[in-house]
Amino acid sequence: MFPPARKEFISLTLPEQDPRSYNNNKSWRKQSCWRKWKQLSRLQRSLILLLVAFLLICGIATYPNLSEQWKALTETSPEEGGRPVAPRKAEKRLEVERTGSRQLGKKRGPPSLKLQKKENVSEVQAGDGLPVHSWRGAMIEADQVTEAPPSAAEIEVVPVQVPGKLTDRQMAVTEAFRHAWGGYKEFAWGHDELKPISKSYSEWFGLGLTLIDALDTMWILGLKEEFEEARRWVSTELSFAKNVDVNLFESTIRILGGLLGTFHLTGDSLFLEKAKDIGSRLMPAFNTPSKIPYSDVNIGRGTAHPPRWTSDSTVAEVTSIQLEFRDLSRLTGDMKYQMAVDDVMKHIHSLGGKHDGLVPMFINTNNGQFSHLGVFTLGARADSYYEYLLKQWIQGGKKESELLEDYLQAIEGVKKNLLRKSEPKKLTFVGELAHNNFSPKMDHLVCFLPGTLALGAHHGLAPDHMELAKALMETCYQMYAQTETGLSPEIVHFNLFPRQGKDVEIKPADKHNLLRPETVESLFYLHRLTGDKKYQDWGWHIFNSFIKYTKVSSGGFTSINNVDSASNPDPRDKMESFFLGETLKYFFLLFSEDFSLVDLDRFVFNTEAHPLPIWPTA
Ligand code: DMJ
Repeated sequence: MFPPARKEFISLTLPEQDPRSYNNNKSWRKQSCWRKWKQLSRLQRSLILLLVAFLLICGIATYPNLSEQWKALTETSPEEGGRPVAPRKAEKRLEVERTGSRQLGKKRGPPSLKLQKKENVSEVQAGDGLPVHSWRGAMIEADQVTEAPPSAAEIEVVPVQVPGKLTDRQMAVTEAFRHAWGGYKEFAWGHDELKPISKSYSEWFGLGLTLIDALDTMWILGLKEEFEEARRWVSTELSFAKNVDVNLFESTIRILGGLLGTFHLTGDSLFLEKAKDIGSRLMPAFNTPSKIPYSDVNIGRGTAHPPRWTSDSTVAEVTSIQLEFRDLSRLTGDMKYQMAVDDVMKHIHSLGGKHDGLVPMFINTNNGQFSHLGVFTLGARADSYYEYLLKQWIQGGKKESELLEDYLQAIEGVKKNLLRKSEPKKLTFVGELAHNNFSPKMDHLVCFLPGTLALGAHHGLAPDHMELAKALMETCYQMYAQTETGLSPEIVHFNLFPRQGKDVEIKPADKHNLLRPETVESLFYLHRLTGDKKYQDWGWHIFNSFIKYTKVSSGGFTSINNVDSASNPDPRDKMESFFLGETLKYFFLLFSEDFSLVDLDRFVFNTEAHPLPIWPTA
């Protein structure tokens, strides 16, 4: 038998207090505390002292992190994206975002940030010359922009379209744009995105995302009045001096790219000034141990940080900001923008972990190495890496051979590892590779590839790139044509087995359509560069499906949940900014008979369809 275990108790006797004899004067409180302290045993006192010391040490050690995180917590919204995400939950969410299978109302992309009403937004002036600590402790120098006025030769002014000269299909696009803009103007003016069903809006960065993304589209479509009204908002309301976290990639391609593109088309210096402002505010993102930028920047405070659950950035995101920052350097004469983004490309050029030129989806901002190795896709998180290799090479006058080398190697890698034909129709598609296992899964996002391949062939690359472009274009069109609504789902799986089902399978979680542009974008390139009118006809079918199933009568267009139900496509109540920035712009250009309208020998489109000039060769 064991003797009963000896138990130690700590007893604390609190004298019962008569409420009538309540005495709270200072000397009584002192005496009473001291008396209680003296009543404690030595063990009790030591334990309390130890506990206090421990708490003090913890407090000192964690203060900077806690205070930053507290700030972040109080500054973000109670919406899904605004909450801190536990690592495992975050990983799960990454996967959901990657596969695109979101629930209704859940946001894509980085954590969303819902700003309070304007008067509650705290405005912080950056650039006061003082260094600031970032979330991860990196010291950030407040930016000093060296400004140089652009020379007239650097501005490619594109005349506004004359309505009388438009084709019927272009007029239909103009009408659709007006309808989308009408909804935005009425229910979401100055906010990020329209929610057309609930006749309200949603915020991501709180910077008028749709309005900025749509500026150059309005110019190209010839919508002068709408353009002038939006310009007034940019001139009087748009301020980047806001204590707000933005995603580096999204704000570069949509805001910086949108402002630069509009400046190049109009020659209006307002847009260049705004572009310089946002560009310089995004620079702290590059202040990392590896120079691979963090995903998020607080544009008011001049601080940058990775997502809360990882120190990784997405490969597509850090390699698809180059066209914009290089253009900004060329316009300002300040090379710091170009140097920062060129460093990223040089680093990735010489990095191990690629597979026949294909890159993994993540890169670590501390050590600069690829992470989550072994998974290769041309879809989400890697897509625009490939697009920007070619487009930077074109932008720079086809001189930067490392970019071309990487692009050509990657296309060979696609052919060798990711290309297959479906059954029974033998559609050529681009699948994915996960640890040497092939998956016949293709994101709609991959449909940028036919256009990029055709553009490369136009700029002198091998003719078989054009052949592949045509084959993939047919596949992307079939992703629309084979559904009940005539609209593509976010993701398809191709059938590899003869005499077994249809070519295209759609999983229940992938049935949504977000009004994405990639297929229309590629149709525009294919038509422009081959002259084959079938691409215009395919585009016209797709356009009519958008009108039929996504137009909201009170204004705007909505993404839908189910492309395979013509009777109930199930609206998601969101009009993404890229519908105006890209989808409608590419429709308009696709239906144009004027091939000099945004000439592909003078301009290169960024990944958000904003045209930037190709640098003139000496
Ligand atoms: C846009 O923001 C850009 O086209 C980006 O490259 C991919 N995602 C959306 C459109 O689908």
